[in-house]
Amino acid sequence: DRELTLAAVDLGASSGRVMTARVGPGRLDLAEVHRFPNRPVRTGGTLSWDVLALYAGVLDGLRAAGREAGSIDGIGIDSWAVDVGLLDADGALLGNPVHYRDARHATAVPAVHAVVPPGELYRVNGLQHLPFNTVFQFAAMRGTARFAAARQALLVPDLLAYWLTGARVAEVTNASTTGLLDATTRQWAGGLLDRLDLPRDLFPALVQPGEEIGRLTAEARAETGLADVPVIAVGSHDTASAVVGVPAASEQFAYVSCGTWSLVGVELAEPVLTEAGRQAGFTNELGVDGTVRCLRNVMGLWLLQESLRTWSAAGLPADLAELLAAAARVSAFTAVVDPDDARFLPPGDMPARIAALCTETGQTPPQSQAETVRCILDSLALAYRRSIRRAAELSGREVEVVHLVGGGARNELLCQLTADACGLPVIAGPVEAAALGNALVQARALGAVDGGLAELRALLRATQQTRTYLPSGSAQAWATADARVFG
Ligand code: ADP
Ligand code: LRH
Repeated sequence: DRELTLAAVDLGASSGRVMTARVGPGRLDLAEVHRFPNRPVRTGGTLSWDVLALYAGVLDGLRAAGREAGSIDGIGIDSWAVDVGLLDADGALLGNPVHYRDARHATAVPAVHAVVPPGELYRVNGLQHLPFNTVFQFAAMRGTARFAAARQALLVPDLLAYWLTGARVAEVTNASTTGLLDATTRQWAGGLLDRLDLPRDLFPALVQPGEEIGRLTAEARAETGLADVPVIAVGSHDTASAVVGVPAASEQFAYVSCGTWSLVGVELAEPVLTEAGRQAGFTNELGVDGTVRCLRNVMGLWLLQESLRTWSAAGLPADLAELLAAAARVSAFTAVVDPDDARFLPPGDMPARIAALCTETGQTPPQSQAETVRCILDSLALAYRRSIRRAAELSGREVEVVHLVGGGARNELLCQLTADACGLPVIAGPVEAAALGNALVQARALGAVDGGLAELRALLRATQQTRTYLPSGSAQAWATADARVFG
């Protein structure tokens, strides 16, 4: 039996972390070695990621991992999707990757749809229309000096892997979020690239999770104190890794990958590219081992994070645990909104936007911070209910249990409301599903464990803590709220 120590780098929209995992048959121990904030920066009217600060956090984390574990056998990187760094002809980064919440992307949507109508785009790429999908970001960049100088585009995890190894690749699960990958052939959609006038060589060769991307360069070895360690492609889209990290016991499950976003759906063998899927706002992103993640992006805990940020800036109480306890005492359905209203996407005063939407929909807006928090959680649970039902209808997949993973699994009120809204048991945890999925794919590639997703999940079930919430309360109340909000 071979046990390995793997470093899993997981960059979320709210924080980055480097974890070590000790993995072997019957063993999966995860430890956090470094966590650092991920704080976007606005300059000259553009919202960007501070990607060098993130890379510095990764290097610090890898150094700490090596120090704590003695030695590291592999490194895997996952992060949020869609955003890219552009490289010039020398391979140098052309400015910071623009944040998906930057307002500019949406302005380019009509230009893309004029060339490839939305229905046709969906039949090729299978993606939910989100105004920040990379395909729209490229259209927004057109005409800029940066774009003119660009010779290659790397998604964020691929950019970090390039700096660590010198190799330029496009890991396929994350590539599937760009809108430029063909959901059926699982290759770059050459025809789409040509029609949108995007040079084909902007996009590097695809790699699959489990392939070696390269080994640490001399520079990266010096920066981290590590040896000649391989960087292994994992599900580099954080949601792909999180779905690997769902401890499901059968195929009859839905998941809520619950962090800044809530990604709500089912795991399938083939994409659902029907007009009904498009109308329902469903996406078909690629998963590990050739699976498809048929899901909807629900605005997620962003609503809560931005509310806390707004309150804290105004000098109001902003302790999450206290606000959640207060929200649990507020009665249900005081006010409910569609959390996916496009106005919630950009940073800014979230409580005010929620109140405005309540007024617009003929409801009394929340009268306290606790009522605002309760409105957010009721509204999220309602959106999960709706998305899980739609996913089951669209795919024909029976759903018997909901797995809720990510930071939101720590939110007991949200977990219980999700069980109540869906009328299904919710199994909450692991919190660090993405890092676990990342480490498991590396472990398998390097020979520490075998099998498919079912075997990897059996190892999760045997080693990771979860908590089960059973549905309670009135199912009718949720059905009524659903009809009220979504009509
Ligand atoms: P991301 O990967 O998008 O950065 P995470 O999966 O780390 O997000 O989840 C972050 C969210 O988890 C926070 O916004 C917060 O709402 C929730 N969370 C984290 N810790 C707790 C906690 N102790 N209690 C309740 N919620 C929590
Ligand atoms: C979650 C996530 C999600 C994407 C969004 C941009 O972190 O990767 O799956 O849609 O960020």
